[in-house]
Amino acid sequence: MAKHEELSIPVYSTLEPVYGDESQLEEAQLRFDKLKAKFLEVFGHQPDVFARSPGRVNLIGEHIDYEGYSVLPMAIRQDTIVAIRKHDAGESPQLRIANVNDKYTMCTYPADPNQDVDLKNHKWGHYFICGYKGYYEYAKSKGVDVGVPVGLDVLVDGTVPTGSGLSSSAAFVCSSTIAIMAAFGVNFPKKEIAQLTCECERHIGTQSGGMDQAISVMAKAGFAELIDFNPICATDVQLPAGGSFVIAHSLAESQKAVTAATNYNNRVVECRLAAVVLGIKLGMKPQEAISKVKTLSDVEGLCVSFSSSCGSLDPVLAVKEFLKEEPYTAEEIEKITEENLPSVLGSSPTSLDVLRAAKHFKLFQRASHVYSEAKRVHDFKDTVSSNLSDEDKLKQLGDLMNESHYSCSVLYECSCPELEELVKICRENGALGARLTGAGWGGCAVALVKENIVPQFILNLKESFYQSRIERGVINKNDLGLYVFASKPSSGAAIFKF
Ligand code: NG1
Ligand code: MG
Repeated sequence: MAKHEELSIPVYSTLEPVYGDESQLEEAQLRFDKLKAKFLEVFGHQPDVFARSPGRVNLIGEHIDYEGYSVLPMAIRQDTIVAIRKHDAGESPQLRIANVNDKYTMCTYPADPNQDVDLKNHKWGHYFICGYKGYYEYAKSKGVDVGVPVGLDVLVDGTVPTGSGLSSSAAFVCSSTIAIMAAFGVNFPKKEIAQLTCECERHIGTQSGGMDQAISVMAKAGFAELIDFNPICATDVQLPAGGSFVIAHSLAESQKAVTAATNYNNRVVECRLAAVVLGIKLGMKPQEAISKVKTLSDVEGLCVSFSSSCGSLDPVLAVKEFLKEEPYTAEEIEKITEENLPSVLGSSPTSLDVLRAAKHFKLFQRASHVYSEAKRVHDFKDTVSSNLSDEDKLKQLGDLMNESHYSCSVLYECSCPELEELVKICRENGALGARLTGAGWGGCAVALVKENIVPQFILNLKESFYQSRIERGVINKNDLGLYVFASKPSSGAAIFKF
């Protein structure tokens, strides 16, 4: 397994290195031609440069990146391309962000790196501003002379379905950041870009981990990647022959930026509280736990030493011993931490939103999920590199995916009825394993399917899941290919200069 994150983003003068295979190349050429024509039409100039960054499907390791645990995603073919032109001196100091899709009307912002992202008034262009702020924050920290901010013309073309758990947001933030860098003539190591884009996407108001940006920036064609954090590091994982991953959309859209307080950020907060409470129960002083413990991985050592005293090395044992299954009230937790919850959480506005919206906190369930899911990622990786036959490997990987789904659904409660139905249909039609992928609460499922049954499998899904929805007008029959497809591991971010 090779590590390869030291390099900077590749710069290409043709499309082949990224959109190399025949069926794709023609389509990509058309896409770029349209993008150039539209850029000229909207802004009256040619773009200086293009950047693309892909979406991803997470194979295993859900909702654990922000807890410091490794995850195992692969990049998909669908991506976001950002065409950009830096204004000349004398032109308006404005950021004009347009989209090839008319559904997204042009957003304009001042060319001011210190502006706040207006979270109360969500706009699609905000994701570009995340990248814009991120670039300046990072350049400043590196001592790069950024000069006076100038205006930018930007045209965006994304093919990652939004709200689908395939990380359209990271594809957009990463391609924006890289396009801005390219327009300003700088390039940084991939590893640093992965870190900076992870941090800057948080300006959108989600307390996200770094999986999506890391895979989007560092992916390599033909490989899934094991992503470690602190520091970010990607290790190529060659998946066993004979299996294929089919991605299928549940057609429930999850608007993560809008539902953050009750869904995504709520879980981040619950994990944080679970970690602090566990730390205290395992012997830390409340003030020490509050100041030192940020994630469940911070107290794993304590959990494991407790578990080993019971003859096991499984941190879940400590969770069973020290956390109660019934949900905690705020008062119960405050009694343990000897501090009010806003102070425990450092009073960030997004955490305060969570506290306002939460009735109670399911610490036992969330911690059990995180520790068991972290172990499944390692089991997945160990299975891949074991001496088993490909057939046996695929079977084990499928089992792990099924277990992951169960944990997401029952312990983490990030599934939804549509995803449950879809996962069940995948299994009934021969998937070795199937699970929700990405944050959940809608979006896609990923199924591991033997390669030789993929076409039939997809037909069966169309029949059992999509047909009735086509009849009800939820989707158009001609768009089915956008919602269910087999995916190979694709390459990561790139810059194009023609
Ligand atoms: P989605 O919602 O699929 O983009 C989110 C987070 C990830 C990770 C997964 C759950 C962002 C940008 N991404 O992914 O970091 O936590 O949920 O595993 O918020
Ligand atoms: Mg996202």
